[in-house]
Amino acid sequence: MTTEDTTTPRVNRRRFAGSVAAMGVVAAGAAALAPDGVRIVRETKADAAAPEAEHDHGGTTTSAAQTSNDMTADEMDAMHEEGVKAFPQATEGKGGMPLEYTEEDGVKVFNLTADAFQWEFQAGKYADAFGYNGVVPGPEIRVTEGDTIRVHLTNNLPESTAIHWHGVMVPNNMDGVPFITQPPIKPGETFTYEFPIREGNAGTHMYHSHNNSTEQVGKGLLGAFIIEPKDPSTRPEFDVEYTMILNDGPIGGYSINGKCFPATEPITVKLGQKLMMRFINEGQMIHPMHLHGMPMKVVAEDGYILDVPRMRDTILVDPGSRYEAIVEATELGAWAFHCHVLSHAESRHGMFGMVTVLFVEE
Ligand SMILES: [Cu+2]
Repeated sequence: MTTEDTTTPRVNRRRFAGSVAAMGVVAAGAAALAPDGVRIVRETKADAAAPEAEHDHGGTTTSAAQTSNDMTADEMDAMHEEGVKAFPQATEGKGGMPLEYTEEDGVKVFNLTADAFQWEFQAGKYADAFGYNGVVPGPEIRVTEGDTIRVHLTNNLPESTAIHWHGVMVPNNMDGVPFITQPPIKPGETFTYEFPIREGNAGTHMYHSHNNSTEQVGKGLLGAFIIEPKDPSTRPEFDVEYTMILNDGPIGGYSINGKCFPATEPITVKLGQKLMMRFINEGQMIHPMHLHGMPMKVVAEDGYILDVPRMRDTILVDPGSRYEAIVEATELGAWAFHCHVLSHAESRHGMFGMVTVLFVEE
């Protein structure tokens, strides 16, 4: 954040966004002044294929930008400022919205398609994605203990797929692992999953491909699967919630909910609210998520309520795991919220990847 933002006691998102437009002109000029050897180019599709290819943020040691030390302090600051002032950058497509269902004889029926498409992970930057219903992450499936659900999955991909319900206790033949519990779902086929949601299974879970999964999950075949408790008193109370799905594959490298800073989504809460954060790691690396300004109380791991909650300012979200943590929004302002493997979040070009901002407003 800029000095102005961090020292203003009542940062208001409109004011923060308002300064973005003013800075855009300066930032564009600064970029044009960058010396030779510093690549300020749009990523090609091939470049976007892996985190290692993030040269325009200097994400890793292979980057042309990082081996070039000829930027002045002012030039570095201008690039940093440009990124921050561009936040939140508008992009096409938003994943993770609730999936609608119909009811048939007391069963909640959901429809999913697995598709290949282009996904805009930052303004003007696209990746070859695989995803459910055309978005990354896939739509959120939200059910309640005691429900019975049916999910029709139609495979529009050029390769086979299957869905594993990660963390959800299902009958063996619904577990979604080709050749272990079911045949692969071939291109053009539809497979129907059906299972009851058991009591005691409430919490934050996920669904994802279990076929060619390094590629298929990396490209976006993943989503949140939230089980509400039948008895709400069995879970901690909160006012608002936000699900943060982390990934580190072909979708722009290090991403939050399918987008990379500055195109990540801000989280906005009112002063005094209790924010439930649901962290999900669908990637292959550990991502210690660090919130500035306020601690987080970890209340559940992999959906299961902890006997003793843990206070943390950094939650190590490991691959496959989910954490539920409550933030009491006691501090006004714009608070950085980012992965603390720093090469996933900030370089000599400023912030990128797994970074967002928690706005606490009056
Ligand atoms: Cu990380």
